[in-house]
Amino acid sequence: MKLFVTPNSPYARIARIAATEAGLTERIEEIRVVNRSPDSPLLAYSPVCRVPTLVEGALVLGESRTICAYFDRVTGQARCFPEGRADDWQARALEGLVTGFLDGVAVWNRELRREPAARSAFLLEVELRRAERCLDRLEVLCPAAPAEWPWDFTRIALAATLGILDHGLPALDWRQGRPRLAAWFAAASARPAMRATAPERP
Ligand SMILES: N[C@@H](CCC(=O)N[C@@H](CS)C(=O)NCC(=O)O)C(=O)O
Repeated sequence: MKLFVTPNSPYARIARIAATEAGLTERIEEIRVVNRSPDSPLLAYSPVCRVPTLVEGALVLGESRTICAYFDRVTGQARCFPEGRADDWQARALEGLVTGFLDGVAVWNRELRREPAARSAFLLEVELRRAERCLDRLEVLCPAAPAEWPWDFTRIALAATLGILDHGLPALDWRQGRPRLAAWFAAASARPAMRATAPERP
């Protein structure tokens, strides 16, 4: 399998963490690309050309969630999507909260990478408020004991999102007033798969 990634994409990190946790790294060739490059080798496989993209033979899978589901299928182990998840609507609601949070943070982070004069102050404000609301809700939902949350797609996506906050938006002191989430993220960050996929300093 080929897995197209960039080192700092939180979406690609979800797939990289899931692959590591599933013990699939030996079977995966990780290929680093540069987003939006006209020479990207990923263009040979995907017109969408986003990371992560997983290629296995004629199968070209985009979307971190789909790729994680594929890893569950390949290994025969329901790590990312535990049995019964499809009908567990509270769990699916939490997944939606986390992926919405991630999407907002990704927009915010992308906007901040633009030249200062080109940034939209409106967009930055909207995404700051969205992130703060999501963080506050997640603090309420987070268990006091970090181990009570399973390490599934939702939590992997949450860890990747908090990781990109630390990496790309360090001015936001998101841990302040959110001790449960901070403790959960500290525990999650100690996992070998998290350490192996940490965003790189520019
Ligand atoms: N919903 C997708 C989002 C993937 C995505 O937006 N990836 C970004 C990197 S963080 C990307 O490849 N951007 C390149 C582009 O937009 O051309 C997923 O879950 O995988």
